[in-house]
Amino acid sequence: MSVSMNSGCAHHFGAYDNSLVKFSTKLTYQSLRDLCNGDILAIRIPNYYDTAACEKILSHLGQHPQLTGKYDNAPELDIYRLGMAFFETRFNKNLTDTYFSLPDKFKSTVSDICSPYNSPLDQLVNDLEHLWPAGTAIQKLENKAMMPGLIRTFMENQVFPPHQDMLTRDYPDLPEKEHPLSQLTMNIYLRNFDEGGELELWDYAPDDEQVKQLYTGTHDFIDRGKIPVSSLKIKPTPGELIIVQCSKLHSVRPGTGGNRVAFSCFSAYRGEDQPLTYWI
Ligand SMILES: O=C(O)CCC(=O)C(=O)O
Ligand SMILES: [Fe+2]
Repeated sequence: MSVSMNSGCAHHFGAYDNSLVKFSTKLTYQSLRDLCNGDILAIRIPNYYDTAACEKILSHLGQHPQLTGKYDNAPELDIYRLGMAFFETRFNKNLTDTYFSLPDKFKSTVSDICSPYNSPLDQLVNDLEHLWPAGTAIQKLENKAMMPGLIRTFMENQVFPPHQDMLTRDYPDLPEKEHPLSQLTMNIYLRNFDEGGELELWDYAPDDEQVKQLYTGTHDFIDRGKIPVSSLKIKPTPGELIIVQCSKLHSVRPGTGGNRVAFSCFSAYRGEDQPLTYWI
């Protein structure tokens, strides 16, 4: 595990403090609340998921490469996923019915490839259910359950540029009272590159107006040279759970030596008396 700083860029908060990354042996209510309130930048739980289970899932995935495919809206990126993200429907509304038809199949495929272990997503939802006062719920749109998560593989040398993930941008019709107070991304890593593959974080969440000045013009990617604060890089390890606020800018650094595989889902915080919802 390493935490390194990027220099050479003006930073209006001064240098990032190591206390902004909270290492724990288990997920707690307090650390989630601190993250949702913006008091910390990341929660890291090394060895959250059994490393023997990680290996087993990777070998199952390796035996069934046909289970994964490229993002429908980003085939030029060397990034594969099992499942589908709601984001993919944003520029192709024809995919919306497919998206909402997939959860049962996804759950049974994941349960097969994780067997005899519980999937990392099931473990995470189960933990959240126990520690969060109002429990958890699958996120719904127009009363339809969303996908619970996906498995994502980054191939060598593929950069995933800075971006934000926001349900309110992917689904602008979301009723105001359902807007998240903060949106989290939760990743459980099965494997990382020998070199590179860091998750890069900026303590900066541009609003709808600010972000227009930062877009590169490709997808919703952001020009890193225009980000007014410096970044923090953390390298995920196999079995680790990392949770960050994904309305803040984040990116994945390219890597070499193997590939980088993680289970991933979002979660919306709407106050302590509301369930944490999850989807991808
Ligand atoms: O793979 C990662 O470390 C993070 C990927 C990402 O952009 C996300 O989970 O929102
Ligand atoms: Fe993201």
